[in-house]
Amino acid sequence: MKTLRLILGDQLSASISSLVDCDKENDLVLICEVIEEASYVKHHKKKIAFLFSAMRHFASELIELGFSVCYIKLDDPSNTGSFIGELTRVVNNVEGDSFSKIVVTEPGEYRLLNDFQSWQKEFDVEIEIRSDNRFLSTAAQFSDWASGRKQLRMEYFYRQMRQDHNILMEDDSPVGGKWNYDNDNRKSPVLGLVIPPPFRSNIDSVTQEVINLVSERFSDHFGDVLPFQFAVTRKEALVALKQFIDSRLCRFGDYQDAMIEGEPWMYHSHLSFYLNCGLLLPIECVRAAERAYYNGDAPLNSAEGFIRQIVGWREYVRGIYWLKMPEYKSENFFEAKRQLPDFYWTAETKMNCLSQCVTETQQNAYAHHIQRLMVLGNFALLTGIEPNQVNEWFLIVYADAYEWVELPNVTGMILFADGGYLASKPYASGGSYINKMSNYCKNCQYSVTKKNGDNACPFNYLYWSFLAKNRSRLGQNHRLAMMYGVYDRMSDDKKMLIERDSKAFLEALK
Ligand code: FAD
Ligand code: DLZ
Ligand code: SF4
Repeated sequence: MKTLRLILGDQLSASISSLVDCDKENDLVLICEVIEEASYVKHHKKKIAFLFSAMRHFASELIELGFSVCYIKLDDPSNTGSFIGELTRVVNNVEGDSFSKIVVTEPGEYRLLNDFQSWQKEFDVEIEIRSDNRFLSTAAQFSDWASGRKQLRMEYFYRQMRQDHNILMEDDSPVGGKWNYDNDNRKSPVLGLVIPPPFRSNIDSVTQEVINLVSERFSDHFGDVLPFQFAVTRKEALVALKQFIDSRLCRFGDYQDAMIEGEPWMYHSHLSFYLNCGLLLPIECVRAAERAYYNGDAPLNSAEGFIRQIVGWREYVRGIYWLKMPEYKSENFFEAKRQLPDFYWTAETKMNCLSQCVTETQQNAYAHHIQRLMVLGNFALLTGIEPNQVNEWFLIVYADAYEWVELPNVTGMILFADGGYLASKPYASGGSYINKMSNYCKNCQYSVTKKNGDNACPFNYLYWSFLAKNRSRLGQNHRLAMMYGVYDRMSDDKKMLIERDSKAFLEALK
């Protein structure tokens, strides 16, 4: 009796559920680079290079651990280009006893789960889809927590997770007396901050081969493959984690929302790539931050803030994804229809904040949270870009993007396209917030202090125009009552200028 075990590109953990009972003598592990996955959206070049290199290294590690591995490279002439094609090839070509079962851990995207569920009719052998054991909560636990609640809020889910997993707890109370130290975490960037460099790997022969492949086969995809500096093995990812804990966690909280021109990495962890493809496990990152706090190496606002992102936001958005799919993908609360402007691909815009964030995305396949939320996302919300196009862009351009995490962040968090299921109000803002949290406005052709007229910051009038236009949808939201009050006290002339400038800006937007 032997089992075929399929491992996907974002399942690179030796402890994953599909491998737990692997019989190394008999079973075969299949890992394959398939064009269907590399091109169902035109992923950033660096994202493909990162995953292929990490997949190849992971296969070698499994072989060293005594597993039998069949690794299919993208340019293998027999490669059929799809998971089902590769499974069929292996099942049909097996020497000796045939497989009695195919085992796979559930994928991170609904479209693939649908495919997996349909495979049974293609094969005579049983296909077992196991739940993903790398998260702290399961889809079923999240659904239980959510059931009967009128509104879901991350904060309450997060508290539950802290208690369930005994994270930063003193008996039944949160360490320090508060669950959340976010109010301490909005410091503006100050001059002279010395930001430690991010983790940089050396390009070995495996990564070099993959870089060559990507440069040749995916030359029309967005983004730069070089310089390449991501960790591609678990060992390297653990070094990246240690480097973050030792050198950046202490200021993570203070400068979590800060943006500085030419400083794409700030005090963030840059661990999402590794967490999402399995090189790191969430609980080990959480425990490392918790230890740093107890050892006196990181303040509570930083450790708690970092831990909240992982056990709170990350688990919460995944819960929402599986609870609300497939309908979640077609949500469009504001009936937004606008085409994605070209500058999301070219960075060619006079708006310096957007130009900086797109350029860094092009170079690094990374932007930190507040760039994604308050610059790139805020613009998409205020200008009414069609949600599917925004979702596709975010899925393409970031090396940490898989639909389970990208879609709720885009549809729920930035676009409020779910009407307030994930967030209690739209994360909309004018230019003053970007100016407070960054130095982008200093080098911008627009003036952030000007509210109307030719060189006024477009975020300023677009913000009010967005609120005015969507009053029927947002007017009852008590968290926006103050802003609607401010709008109502504006003179008719002022309101007319807002509409005039917004109309002219949107008509010129290509
Ligand atoms: P840090 O700031 O160091 O945070 C630590 C960890 O917390 C991250 O590595 C990540 O695993 C987790 N985390 C933080 N915020 C979130 C969140 N909102 N949702 C889920 N996990 C979170 N994250 C992705 O992993 N993949 C995506 O495709 C993705 N798309 C996003 C799209 C938009 C529009 C927005 C606003 C956010 C998105 N995020 C996504 C969340 C967040 O921006 C990234 O996780 C973060 O920027 C990754 O960088 P980091 O590892 O340096 O994070
Ligand atoms: C993103 C990606 C890419 C680019 N290529 C592959 C691949 O060739 N083989 C593979 O197994 N996985 C790949 N992936 C990751 C999958 O798209 C990912 O497993 C699904 O989106 C589910 O999260
Ligand atoms: Fe962005 Fe406006 Fe500041 Fe320019 S002035 S950088 S457009 S917020």
